[in-house]
Amino acid sequence: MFCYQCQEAAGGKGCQVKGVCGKNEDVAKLQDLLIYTLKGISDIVVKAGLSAKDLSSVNHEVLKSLFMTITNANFDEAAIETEVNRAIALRNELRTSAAGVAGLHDAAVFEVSGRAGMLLKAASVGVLATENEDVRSLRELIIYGVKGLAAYTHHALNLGKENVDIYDFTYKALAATLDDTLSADDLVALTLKTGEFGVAGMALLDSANTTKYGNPEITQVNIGVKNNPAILISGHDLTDLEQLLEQTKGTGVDVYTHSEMLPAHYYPAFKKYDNFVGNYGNAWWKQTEEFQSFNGPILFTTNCIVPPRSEEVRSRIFTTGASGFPGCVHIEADENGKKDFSEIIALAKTLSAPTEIENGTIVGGFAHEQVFALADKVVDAVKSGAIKKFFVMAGCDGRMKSREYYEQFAEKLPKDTVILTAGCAKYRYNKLDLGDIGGIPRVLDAGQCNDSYSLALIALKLKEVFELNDINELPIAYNIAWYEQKAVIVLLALLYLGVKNIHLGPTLPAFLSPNVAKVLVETFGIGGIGTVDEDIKMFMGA
Ligand code: SF4
Ligand code: SF3
Repeated sequence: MFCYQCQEAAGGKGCQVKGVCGKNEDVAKLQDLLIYTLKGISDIVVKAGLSAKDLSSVNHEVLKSLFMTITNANFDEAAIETEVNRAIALRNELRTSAAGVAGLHDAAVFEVSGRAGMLLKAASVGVLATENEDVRSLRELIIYGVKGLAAYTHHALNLGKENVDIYDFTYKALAATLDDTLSADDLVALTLKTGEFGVAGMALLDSANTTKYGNPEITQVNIGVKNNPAILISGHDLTDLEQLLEQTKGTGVDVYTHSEMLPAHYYPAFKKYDNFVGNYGNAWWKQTEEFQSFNGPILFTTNCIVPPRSEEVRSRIFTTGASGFPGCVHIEADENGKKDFSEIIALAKTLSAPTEIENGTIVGGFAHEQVFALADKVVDAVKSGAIKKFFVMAGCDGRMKSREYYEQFAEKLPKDTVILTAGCAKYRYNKLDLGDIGGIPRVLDAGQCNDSYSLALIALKLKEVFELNDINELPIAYNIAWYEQKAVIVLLALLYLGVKNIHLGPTLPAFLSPNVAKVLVETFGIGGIGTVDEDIKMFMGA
């Protein structure tokens, strides 16, 4: 196996024996073959001139397959094998309907038989099959961006919202990664195009979420516990949460959010559920201890799963959607998207209430509409000098010790600065008492990683209010923490919007070859991180 798609790639280079995330060799290879099959589907779509608007079920399967390969989403070999078979069957149907198209790539025509055949084929079609390291780097950058885009588009689809242009682009981008005639410049252009669709994907999801659940508003979220048995819901999918809340209503079972599900509390639509009582714990990587003390069942709607250490915890974990873990019950939707969570609720009733690990509240809900409602206050604070600078510190959290940088950075920032955050990166500083500036909290949490879109809208709004020509003239610095592929699409979206001088940490992606990294540095001013003190000095222009 070879995988270098996330920030924790072994040795900063790539995982070759087993993933640092816990992904085993077979899962890694089956995921490689799944991606290869999706490239084959895309090759047919592009070469036959098919349009996504006519490919409904293929579009949806491609989204789900891409999502299943995102870091920490699915560790279940059997589920991925089934998905490979499904993708091959769809690919073959597509090829039959596009009969007569010449020059198809091997990805569009290969056949395998059984798991052993799949693993054999996978060994020759993974990341390292592209020999030139710069081409490989650009191809993978595009693929990881497309994976992140698929995740966001999949959530929107679950809410009944689609944008077929995104699907058309996904086919085009995946097919391009098979095309040996494309130059590095072509691939750089396609990378930026991926960012353009990243903006479209996040806008689609934002509109899907806010149309259905209302605009996030300032909310105090309880981080303590009550005495009822409870279910913990993690991941990013709000429709799953809605269905769980509907089904637990009046059962005496409470629902808590974990990690990236925290921002669900900010939506007006979920406030009517009395049993939606708070957030338990922190970012994904702390789940090993936190699931132990939660005592009740846990439902994963998406990433990030950490392989459970004990059979007891594993028996309480359920997955749904693109997520999966061997030995855990997976709950499928029926043809109308409805999911039956009764088994989880029944289990919860037999288990103890959560053990308290902290108490108090945290505040969030600063997505675009809420911040626009405060715009006058914010603009006045900037004009009076009460706010000197905003720091976008969106993105992901992770296990590496070097991420302590972000907590220290937040703590040491001058008191006349405000942090704009989204994604699970926030857990490094959302429980620190950083105070407020004239009633504006110094940490403004917009929501999940996809709500980085809100941060871009806020920047564009400030640019308009201050009548600037360039988003980079704003007093906003970008110090982003990344981990998985959704952060890649957020980064590409920001680059597409023209944001320069983004700092990315705790380490730069292993998948950037020195030459590709050089292009990003020279064209966009991308940088890594240094020490907290030096970086603050640099950002504050001292
Ligand atoms: Fe390694 Fe990250 Fe790939 Fe897991 S997802 S195998 S940790 S690079
Ligand atoms: Fe976190 Fe996995 Fe990326 Fe959605 S939950 S931000 S890492």
